[in-house]
Amino acid sequence: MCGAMWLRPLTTCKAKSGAATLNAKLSQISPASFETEIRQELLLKKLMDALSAGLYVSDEEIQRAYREQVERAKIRYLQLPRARFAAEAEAQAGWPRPGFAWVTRRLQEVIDESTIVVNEYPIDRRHLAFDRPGAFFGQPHSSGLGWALPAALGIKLGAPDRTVIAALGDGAYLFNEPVACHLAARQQGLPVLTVIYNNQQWEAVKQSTLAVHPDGHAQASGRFPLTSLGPAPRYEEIVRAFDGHGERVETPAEVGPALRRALAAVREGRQAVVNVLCGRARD
Ligand SMILES: Cc1ncc(C[n+]2csc(CCOP(=O)(O)OP(=O)(O)O)c2C)c(N)n1
Ligand SMILES: [Mg+2]
Repeated sequence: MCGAMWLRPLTTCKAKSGAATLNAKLSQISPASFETEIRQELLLKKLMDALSAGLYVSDEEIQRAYREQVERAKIRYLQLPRARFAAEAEAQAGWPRPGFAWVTRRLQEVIDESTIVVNEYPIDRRHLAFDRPGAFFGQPHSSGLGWALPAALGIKLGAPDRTVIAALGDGAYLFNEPVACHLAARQQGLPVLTVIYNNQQWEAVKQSTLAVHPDGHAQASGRFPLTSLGPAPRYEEIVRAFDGHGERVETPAEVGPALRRALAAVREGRQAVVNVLCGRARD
């Protein structure tokens, strides 16, 4: 078994020596989105059940279980309450700062059939629906943070006629080595739009702490060491050093227009960054 501390409260089963090794990240098992819900069931229910029964889970079995899961997910997908999700996102219009769902809905409005979206965490798929293959790429579980922007550049290289948008958390943006990415983008002529969901923190790390110690000192004191990324740097200025278009957005009303201006720049051949100061919750 993986020794990751956040897995301990979730399972007490022991694998036989030589049995399959399971290494699940919190991002795979927290039901933050529809997609992770599928993985949650697959990873925690099927694999844990199998492991606790002392069975070896073959790759074929995992693949078959995954395919079954996808078929069931397709049915559930068609039954999703889209109108409710939309209403939840639109209700964020009156927030002092944009909400994550609001930003994603505005993104939905500017994508067209040529757009490919690459997501390193912030997009909740309830608010961004695709009905064509190859339009959305999420972080593979083989990677750590730092995948999305280079991946977006590679996608643009392979599909120069497509509009490519990378959606990143602020922490993820830092992990992506943005200076190197913006340099490579200019050098290779790869105009990509990066949207930073900037909540000025590694919120996932904070949530991991709460998941393991829901009533712990951090929760009681409201202090979560090593999770703050504030005060927010002017990330939008980094891309300007590479002749790109950079914007900072702080209110819900500004998000849509800023995305449109940034996409206009991208279509003229300039890379762009929209740094949105936003949050999952209102406060
Ligand atoms: C290389 C690497 N280090 C650490 C992690 C653990 N990790 C998962 S999400 C996350 C924070 C992401 O921060 P951000 O992109 O700002 O997203 P937020 O949770 O704030 O929405 C971290 C550090 C990781 N996935 N990969
Ligand atoms: Mg963040």
